[in-house]
Amino acid sequence: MIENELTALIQTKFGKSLQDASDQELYYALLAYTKEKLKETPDITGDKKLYYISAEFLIGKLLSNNLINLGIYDEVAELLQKNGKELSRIEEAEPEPSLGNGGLGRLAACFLDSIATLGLNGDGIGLNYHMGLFRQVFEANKQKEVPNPWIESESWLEDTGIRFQVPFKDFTLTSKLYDIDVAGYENGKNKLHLFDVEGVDESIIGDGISFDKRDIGRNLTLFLYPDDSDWAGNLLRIYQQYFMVSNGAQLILKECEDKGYDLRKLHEHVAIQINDTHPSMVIPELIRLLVQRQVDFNEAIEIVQKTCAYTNHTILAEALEKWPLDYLEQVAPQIVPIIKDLDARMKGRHRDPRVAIIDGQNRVHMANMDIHFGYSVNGVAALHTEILKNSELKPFYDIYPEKFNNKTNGITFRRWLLHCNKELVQWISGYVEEDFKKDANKLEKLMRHIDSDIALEKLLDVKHTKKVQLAEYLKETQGLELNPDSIFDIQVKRLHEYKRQQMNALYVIYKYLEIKAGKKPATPITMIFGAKAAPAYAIAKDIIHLILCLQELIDKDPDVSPYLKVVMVENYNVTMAEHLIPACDISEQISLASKEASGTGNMKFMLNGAVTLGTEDGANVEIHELVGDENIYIFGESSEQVIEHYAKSDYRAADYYIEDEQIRALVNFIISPEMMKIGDPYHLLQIHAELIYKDWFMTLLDLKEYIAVKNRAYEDYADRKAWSRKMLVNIAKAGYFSSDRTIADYNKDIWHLK
Ligand code: 26Q
Repeated sequence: MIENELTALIQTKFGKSLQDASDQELYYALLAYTKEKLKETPDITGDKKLYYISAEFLIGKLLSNNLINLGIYDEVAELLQKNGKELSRIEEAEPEPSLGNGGLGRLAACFLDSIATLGLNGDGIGLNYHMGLFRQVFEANKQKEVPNPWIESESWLEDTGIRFQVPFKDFTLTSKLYDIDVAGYENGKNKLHLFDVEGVDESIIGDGISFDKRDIGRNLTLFLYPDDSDWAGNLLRIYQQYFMVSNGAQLILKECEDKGYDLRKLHEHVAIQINDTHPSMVIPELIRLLVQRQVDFNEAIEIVQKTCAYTNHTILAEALEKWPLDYLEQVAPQIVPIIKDLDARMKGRHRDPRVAIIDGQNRVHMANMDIHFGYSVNGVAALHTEILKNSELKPFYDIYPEKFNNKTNGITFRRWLLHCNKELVQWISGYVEEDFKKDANKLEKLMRHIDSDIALEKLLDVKHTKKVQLAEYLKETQGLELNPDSIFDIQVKRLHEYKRQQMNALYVIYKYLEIKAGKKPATPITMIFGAKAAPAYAIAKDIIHLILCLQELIDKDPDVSPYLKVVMVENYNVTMAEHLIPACDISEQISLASKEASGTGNMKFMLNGAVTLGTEDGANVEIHELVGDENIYIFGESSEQVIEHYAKSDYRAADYYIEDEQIRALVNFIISPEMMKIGDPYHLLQIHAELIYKDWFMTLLDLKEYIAVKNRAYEDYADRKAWSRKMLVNIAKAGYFSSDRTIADYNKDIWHLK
């Protein structure tokens, strides 16, 4: 059946047989074929619908994922193989839509998959950025940013023909709505709605990723903002946000009106999830649009309050959006009186300035508006939600305890297991019935095989196979040489000081010096890094420079290179993650306790049989509880201790540097003659000074303990059998982190869809 349809399609499209078609042509044929199958998939319906509004949807490549969810992956792969073609090669022709920065965007993508898989009626609403997150290239051991276009003449996007008018202060823009179908795993489909403007003009891009920031009609959806956590007040960002939410609100109301719903009962038919504060302006915008539709102002406020729910993803102060009221006035003056009114109502009720929407400097605290005028506030891991309740958002928790709830993040097992690790799926299938694919908790049944030598040996074989595959992939795509018989120790995530890649780099220095002194490790070690730094985040870029210089130093040193290798992969993205994660032995999750809201990479690694080396932070805490002390490596000061250091301002990196000879030697190596010869002295001096005089994220606080515990992990690795038991436990306990569980929880506690 598929064979006939696909061969006919290739014939009409390219006038070729399947065998003669190139991988590129086969990709376009499969794209067209899959889109057709998606069209035939029934829409998920229901009397109530969720709209997940997010500035980012880091969906990654879609071909394999769609084939899996449509239940035709194996058949297509076999057909291709029969004709001498490889699906994994064909996939390489697909451009990756990198429509997100990192965790928050990827979470939104996992959620869409799970919402559809659970058969829940829920769509995503976002923006159709023409350039995804910049492509990272390394030049002279430094990051350079290059535009990253992904939309080809044929793509997953479908023009819906729907257009809305979005009024700005000085002009009105017409939007254009594109949809991407989101198929659930063996279920119906929902949609991701991506709004665009007609007049986007790629020719205004200058050097690198620079462009004219003022020409809104031509640049509005041109670029995804490349800032992660590090928040920069920029008018264009407000234009993007208002454009997204105005379109979103208009779409929501149109869908309700088309169905003949009474807008006064909006909350019975609609739930809106606000993904961090980026879509917060949907609150005043919906109020405005309801009033325009003859709803009384007070009633409109109540309706919106019963419809909107807010998710917080961070406690970093610099990531909490506070827009100057004049900026909003310049972009969308029509919502300003509404925001002022909401603020006045709250000031009338609460004297505490910490819960005001508009502060003394006339800045609008977006999160504060969400909490007052939404019905739910959730954190993304147990510890994170506790910190919100007890410190960051305590004044709000005191007012509205009933609004606060936790929803520990999750990941879709379709992409992070079924797609990226078919060998492991096959291994699991030998011990657990097929239904683990629908019910992730069934993985727990693997525990029955914890004493089976055969099972454990086969598990080690799977890991080795994935390491060999990764080595081949990196050789082919980046010219890197990896030893699959070494320990693969991986830290991949956005570059941020709180995630402490610099601490891992100091370990590299430690190990380098040990080996130089003749202490060779029992097993060779490969340390893999992958990270993009926000273009304006100078210290983050310095850390990349440091790692790349260490990579070069060690590569050129024959005394050390047989035992230690450092590689920083270029342009870490979702596709790269799919190759790296299955091959990992040790998963680095070393954030300063209290700072990583959850992390989701930690869950992907665990599911693929890596053992976590981490602090008691974010979801690591829950991983630790699930796997037990034996199957994780935990170190560092607790979140309470860290919070206390900040409260008392009693952490001084210089004390650690001065008082500890070992720490001093490691830090000083950054500016040693051998490093200064390879690297740029200015940048190495910067990071050296930063570590001694600032170190805002307390690298030196946990460094010694980190070194000790990592050494222990490497030693333990040599006992292959004991290690394979740890791997098995991690896989068996990963079921809790399926985003199907997370979404079921959101639905039960917040959305109430069915
Ligand atoms: C805001 C305003 C202006 C420019 C940029 C931004 C901006 C952009 C992206 C602010 C924050 C982000 C992204 C945040 C993020 O990814 N947070 C991560 O969310 C994950 C999912 O919940 C968590 O697992 C991570 O712990 C958290 O860091």
